[in-house]
Amino acid sequence: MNDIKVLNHAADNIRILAASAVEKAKSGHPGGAMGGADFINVLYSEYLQYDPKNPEWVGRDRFFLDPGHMAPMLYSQLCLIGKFSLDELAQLRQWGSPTTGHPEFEIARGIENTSGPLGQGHVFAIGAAIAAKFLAAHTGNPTFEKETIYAYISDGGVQEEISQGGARIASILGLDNLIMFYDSNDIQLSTETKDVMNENTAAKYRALGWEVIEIVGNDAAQIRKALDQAKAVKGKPTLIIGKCIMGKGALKADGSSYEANCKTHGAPLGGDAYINTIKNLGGDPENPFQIFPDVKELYANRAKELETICAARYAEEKAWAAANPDKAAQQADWFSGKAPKIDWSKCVQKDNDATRSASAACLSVLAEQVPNMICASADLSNSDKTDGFLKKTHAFTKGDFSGAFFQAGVAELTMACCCIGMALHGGVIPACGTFFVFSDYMKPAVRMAALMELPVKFIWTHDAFRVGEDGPTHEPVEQEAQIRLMEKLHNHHGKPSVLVLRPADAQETTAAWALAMENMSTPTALILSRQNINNLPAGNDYSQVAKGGYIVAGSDANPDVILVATGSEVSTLIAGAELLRKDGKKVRIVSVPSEGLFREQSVAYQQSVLPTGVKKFGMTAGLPVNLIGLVPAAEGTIWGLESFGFSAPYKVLDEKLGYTAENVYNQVKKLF
Ligand SMILES: Cc1ncc(C[n+]2csc(CCOP(=O)(O)OP(=O)(O)O)c2C)c(N)n1
Ligand SMILES: [Mg+2]
Repeated sequence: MNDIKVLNHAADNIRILAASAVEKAKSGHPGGAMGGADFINVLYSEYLQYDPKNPEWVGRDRFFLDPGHMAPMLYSQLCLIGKFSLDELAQLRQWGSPTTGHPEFEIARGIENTSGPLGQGHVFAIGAAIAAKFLAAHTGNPTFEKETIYAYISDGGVQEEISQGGARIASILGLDNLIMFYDSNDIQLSTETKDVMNENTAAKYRALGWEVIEIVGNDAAQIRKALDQAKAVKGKPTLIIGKCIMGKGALKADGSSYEANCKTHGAPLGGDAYINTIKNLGGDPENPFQIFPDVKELYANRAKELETICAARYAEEKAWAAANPDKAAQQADWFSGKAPKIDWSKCVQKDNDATRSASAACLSVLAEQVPNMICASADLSNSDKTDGFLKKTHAFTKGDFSGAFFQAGVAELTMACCCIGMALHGGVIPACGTFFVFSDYMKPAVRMAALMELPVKFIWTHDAFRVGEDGPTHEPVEQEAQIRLMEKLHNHHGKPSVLVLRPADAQETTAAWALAMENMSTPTALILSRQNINNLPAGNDYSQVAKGGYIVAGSDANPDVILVATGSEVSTLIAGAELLRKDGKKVRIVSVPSEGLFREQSVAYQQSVLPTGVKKFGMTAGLPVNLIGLVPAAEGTIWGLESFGFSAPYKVLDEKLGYTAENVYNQVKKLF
């Protein structure tokens, strides 16, 4: 057992490094990092099981930092275990530096995840804990039973509403592989915590079914005891509430205490305060980026312990693999990040079906053919038709993760963050469904999935005002424009940050799901109709969906006008085209399930589908801006919805709002 004095010295070392990195950057958050140093140090020096030589080891413990602003604490800790150099730490927040302000994830460097947006991070951890339970049940590999997910949360994360959803899920699913440390330091960005929060957090989590342990968060012995207790808990998650001192060890310029002060939340200690603090912690203000010899020894010893621990774990994994070669090969495949092979010929679509039902047919195939897929719904599985998947499996319950369906309850953001956490964990392919209008509840998570390039599949049904009977609250209008902005926003690999697909009929839905499953490098959004849609004309070449936009079968050569739409409006255009043809007009119909994908094609191809100079008419059930890139104002007009929807049966709304063949005819005639 390590000497408490050495542990305290190591925590001071972390405080010195974190405060110095922020000081050098002239920006960042020293206070929280200094307060949390004792916990992270005990965790890394005595508990966290990982292989320093094999960061990708699938059975490793994982540490998720919800308050990403405390990254200097994590980087400093990772310096102690050799994942970052002291020089790199000294480059905190600089252009091109690996020590970014809020790191997302970089497993090779030991960063499983930190969340910039408070609250999401600890729910990513909950998702990872679900993935570990799933893998334990579905592979039988004993290593996943041993894996522990550690989450670190702060006042901000507890205050964020998502913590309610996360706590509920972790409890109902009995996630005893999850240990969360709450850095309760009574201070936040602009106020003391007591000014905005009077809940009894311990009682709240106990009421939610968690094991709760309350300790002094800067006491290494208490931290150790709490972690031992937490590791022994069965059947429920554990919260360790640590009363921590913000800016522990900090002194002001005049030498008085600078602890528990809001000002240390988000600014360098500054000038003499910095110098006094570093001296107080036993560091050298002239040369602060150092690791003390006894701290080096502490972590060298831990590295040796980890060698022994990993050797035993690898031996256990090897024995399992030898006894279960097929399962072992399958597990390797699941963690390879490669897209699964799917025989789509098994997917039988009904004619003229709603695309949400067509999606159910696809999900049914996926449930049978992709054994590491997890599908979730926010209490809408029979409406969003994720029940196509559910019918082939069963939902997770406490102690039983042999199924593959995650009933998330009515908590769209929680569900999305859990799915992101599953993807971060690796080994599983998560998908989640709800109504499109409630994508609004999920945007912050979609953005994080996009930034981190995680292949989560978002299934959004009831895609337009045609859910009219429920009234305007349930009718998406501006949502497609919002999500299509994510197609325009490129990720750091130059790709549209989200693949967005709105298929035009049942067969396009199969093609869209195929693209979603092949896409392992960004999230995918599938936008699907509630109502039935007529099949596109016979002979349509659905392989062209992969080009994002294409000419629908039955189009005329040398068209007088090109009609453009996505989703169900394509069939309205087809009906309108019949009327125009009676007038002698030659008409081309173009379906654009994904403008982002279309723009990835060669300019020649784009021009062959939508040649400049030919009159165009676009129709969208969302805002006209959806089609603005495809139908330039100089070449035509766009029929869209420019107000909230109305309460009425959808066929009435189609008539009232102009989504009819007659209106297509009338609007196109105006172009001539
Ligand atoms: C969703 C979200 N809202 C706001 C912020 C901005 N922010 C960063 S830290 C912080 C205060 C957090 O206080 P606490 O979690 O107690 O951290 P500490 O001050 O103890 O370091 C705020 C509001 C954020 N990062 N995420
Ligand atoms: Mg705080």
